[in-house]
Amino acid sequence: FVNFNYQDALNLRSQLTEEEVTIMENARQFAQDQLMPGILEANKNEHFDKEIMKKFGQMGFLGCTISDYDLPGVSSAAYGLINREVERVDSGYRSALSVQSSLVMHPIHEFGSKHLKDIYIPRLASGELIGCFGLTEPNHGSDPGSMETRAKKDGDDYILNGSKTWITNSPIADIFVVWAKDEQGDIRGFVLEKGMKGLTAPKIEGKLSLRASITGMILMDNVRVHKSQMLDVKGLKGPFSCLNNARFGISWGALGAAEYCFHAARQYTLDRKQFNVPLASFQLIQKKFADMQTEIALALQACLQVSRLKDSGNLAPEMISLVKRNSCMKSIQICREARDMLGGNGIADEYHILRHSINLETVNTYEGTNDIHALILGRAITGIQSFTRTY
Ligand code: TGC
Ligand code: FAD
Repeated sequence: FVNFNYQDALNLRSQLTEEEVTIMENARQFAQDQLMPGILEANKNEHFDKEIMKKFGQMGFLGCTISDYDLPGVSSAAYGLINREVERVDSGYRSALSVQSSLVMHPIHEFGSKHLKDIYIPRLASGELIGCFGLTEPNHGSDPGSMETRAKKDGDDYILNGSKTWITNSPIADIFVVWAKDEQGDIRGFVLEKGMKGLTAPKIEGKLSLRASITGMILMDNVRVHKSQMLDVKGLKGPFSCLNNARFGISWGALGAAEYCFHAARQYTLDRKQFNVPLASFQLIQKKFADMQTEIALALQACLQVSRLKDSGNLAPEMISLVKRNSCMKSIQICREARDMLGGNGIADEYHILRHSINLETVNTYEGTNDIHALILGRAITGIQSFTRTY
């Protein structure tokens, strides 16, 4: 037998390539050195520092699975491990990484013309440009297929009208990937630029969750855009193919937040004495740790398996629903449990746990809610879709 490593219960490390281990370690050091020191202030002030995106760029994190345009073309597991390390600090920072990489660079790279790729990919990869992704609307969140935003052809241009809401980074974005229905009723993607006439992106104030990430609306009032800014994809599979990548990243990322809370609670209960003994010596506390560790270790294995299937071309989107839903659900539970184990201190920001727990309320909702992913799985299990109802 070998010694049991409580920090890596099922020896995930042994299943990674040398390159993946190096990427994970570098990402951890970067996140702890560069992101962790400022997180309390950023969270308190509801502030996202744009320099963070440039730092992600310098680290080679942005669009890192892409292999042309001088990008590193790392494995899906490596991308997941980066998400995990960044979210160990804050879900809002992982959000910035997800949106830029999976929701902005991916559609431009996958569905954009060479011209669009040439002008946007390098500057998005360096963090010089910040992108956002507009799918959700005030009246259509879980059901984007019913979107009201319209794109009307006018010569070589399209005229866009509509509004998007709850859009990560829209108030600070330079470019906007937005989804709209054309006159044939097909969903099309467009790349808009800040400063276009009729385009505004007001900030949503007063979020109690994901406060280190900036969120806003995208309002389009007769925004004129040349047809060359349109992506070459039709239908919901355009935005959903982006969501596949972002949801995948979240499945790894959420576990980083859970691991932070697990380790913080372990240290706290070893240090804190009640009834003259460390809290960690109580059976109830130990059982909670055993449950947390089990869920984290199993969930990481599931994420790794999905990563390998993704890279070998054997992925079904339902697998992503399974891991996104599982990681979010289990991570929230772990963070809440850890919060309780710190007693009153558990609500103090300096311990970071309640911030993670509250952030995960958003992570559990965006990119498809917990129940929407359950229904995606339910449809695959029974062959019956239960999203729509007539009443
Ligand atoms: P449905 O009939 O299922 O599918 C319509 C078409 O889309 C195709 N498709 C997919 N393609 C690729 N990947 C997937 N995962 C796909 N899922 C579906 C499908 O094959 C079909 O293609 P075609 O050619 O036959 O037309 O569509 P539906 O309207 O019944 O979908 C229902 C449902 C509920 C599953 C779907 O609408 C859904 O997933 N809703 C959740 C919405 C959501 O996730 N929104 C996320 C917004 S973005 C965001 O939250 C960013 S947060 C950013 C951050 O990290 O800060
Ligand atoms: P609704 O769709 O109204 O859902 C409300 C509740 O009803 C949920 O519990 C849901 O599970 C349930 N429900 C809905 N339909 C069904 C059904 N058929 N059966 C059973 N239950 C159902 N969107 C973007 O496009 N881009 C972004 O960058 C982005 N960033 C975000 C950042 C933050 C901080 C937040 C909070 C959201 C963000 N979103 C973004 C939006 C996010 O994707 C949506 O909030 C999410 O998809 C849910 O939509 P909704 O809020 O309209 O809720």
